[in-house]
Amino acid sequence: RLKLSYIDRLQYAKNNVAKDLLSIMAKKQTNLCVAADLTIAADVLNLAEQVGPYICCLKTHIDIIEDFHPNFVRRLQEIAEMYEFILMEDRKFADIGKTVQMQYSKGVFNISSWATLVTVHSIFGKGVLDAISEVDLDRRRGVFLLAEASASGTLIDEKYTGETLKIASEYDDLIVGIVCQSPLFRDKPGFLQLTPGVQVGETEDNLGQQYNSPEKVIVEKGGDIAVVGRGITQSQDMRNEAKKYKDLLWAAYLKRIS
Ligand code: UP6
Repeated sequence: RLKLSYIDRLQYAKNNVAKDLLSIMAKKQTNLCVAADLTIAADVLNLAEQVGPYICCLKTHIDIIEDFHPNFVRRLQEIAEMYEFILMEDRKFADIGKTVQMQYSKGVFNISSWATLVTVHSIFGKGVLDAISEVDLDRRRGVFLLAEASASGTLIDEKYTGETLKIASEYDDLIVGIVCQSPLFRDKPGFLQLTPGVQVGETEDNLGQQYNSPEKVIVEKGGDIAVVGRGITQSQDMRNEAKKYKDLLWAAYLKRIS
């Protein structure tokens, strides 16, 4: 996986969204996912429009939006279509399958109606993935399964990570990739590694987040897609900052596969 180009990995992907994602990455030459962690809907839309040309994916935490309205996600979908990026709701589902199914497809946020990708914890086992599969009957959705966390003091250990990867292989038509911090699953080029905790010039925040540089995340840690939040959202010029991260991350990818 680590030496193959994104386009060469397309043939190994079993999930339709994984194929779309790889095609978008190759076409737009970007492995940047922006974490749109802003709490006002208009600010998220503004961010999406500014960074749209430079990202393959926009990651949301829909439950932090203070003025949520269904029109907001509709607009977000329009922007995603216009600039060709994929929407991922970072819900980190963690409950029994039945509850997750309702959290995924019911309620104010109705996540399954707009989020092409969601994140899921493996802590409750396979039921959660069965639950999401049952909703996604026409196979147009995908899951990133969390196997490692970027937080200092995370309780996840090697065994948990290993078992998570085993579950992922059993659901390779639903799983698009793994959220992790190290080059796991080297022999699975159909899965994408999503790695958060990326910022230039910072090593941590004051609440346990740990950062690595774009180059380190792609070349050493095996990230296929890097998640950048505050590194971009706290900048005066988010468009320009996104372009900078995109260029750094793409250069690191070219270096890795060369
Ligand atoms: N995220 C992490 N670490 C993980 C998993 N997810 O930071 O292990 C998510 C956070 C946030 C984003 O929920 O949305 O990635 C990182 O944002 P930041 O770049 O502003 O720290």
